[in-house]
Amino acid sequence: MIRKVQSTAIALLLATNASCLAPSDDGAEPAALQPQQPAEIPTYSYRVVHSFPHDPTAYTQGLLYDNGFLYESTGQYGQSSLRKVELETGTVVQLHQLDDRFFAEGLALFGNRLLQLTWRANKGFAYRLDSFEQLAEFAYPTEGWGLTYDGELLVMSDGSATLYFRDPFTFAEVSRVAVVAQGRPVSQLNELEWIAGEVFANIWQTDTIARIDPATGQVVGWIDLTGLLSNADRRGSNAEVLNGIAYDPEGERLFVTGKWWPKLYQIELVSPSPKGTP
Ligand SMILES: [Ca+2]
Repeated sequence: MIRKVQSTAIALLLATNASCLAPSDDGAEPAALQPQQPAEIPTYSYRVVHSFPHDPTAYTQGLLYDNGFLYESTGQYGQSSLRKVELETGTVVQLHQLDDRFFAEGLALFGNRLLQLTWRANKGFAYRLDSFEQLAEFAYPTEGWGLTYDGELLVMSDGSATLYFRDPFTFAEVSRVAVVAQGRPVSQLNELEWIAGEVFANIWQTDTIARIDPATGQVVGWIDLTGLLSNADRRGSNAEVLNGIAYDPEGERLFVTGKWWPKLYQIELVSPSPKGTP
């Protein structure tokens, strides 16, 4: 039985990697392809590079960076919005409020369009990046949680352990992948960000971000952001859970915040290995 599972795994490896060695004639797997115990997943910590003000009434559900500004989607019925935010001051420089029926969620940038999900209305909205003029609506069958764009397809989460890849023009599902860590499903995938070939995902109700290989769904790293929002900053605010990841690819700057957090942080990841590179 175990042998059979191993053979299946080998077949999958061969099918997905054209350069793999073929099994030898006697059926024995080449040594390099022997299945191994799942590797331990590294846990990264962080260093704060800068902290910036963040609107403590913004229930952050979607966050992205473009051309010097943050774009943010905020949730809650009656308070849901799309906003353009000045990074350094946290000042909202452009605002679109959604109808009270909608609880806004994930946000992605595709070309000159902002695409915004809603939680349970099975409906999303496309806006012009510059004017926030609403251009279109689109539908999907699941809840809407996180959204990002990988340069070709949209990547969407719905609170489960599945990531959906969707056509950015039609929003039709192209494919999906199950997210796993050492063989176990990782659910509660929330706000997303495409960063250098990986999907970063907030895990809802935790201080953890998962780094996910989008081709396999494997979690290749955890980021532990425990303590990022200090007790002093938390005091007197309604600050809720960590949520919101944005990336500036040109400056290689990683930004994170949370729901109703008074601060937004630029952070650097710190390798778990004491001998690791900085
Ligand atoms: Ca994001």
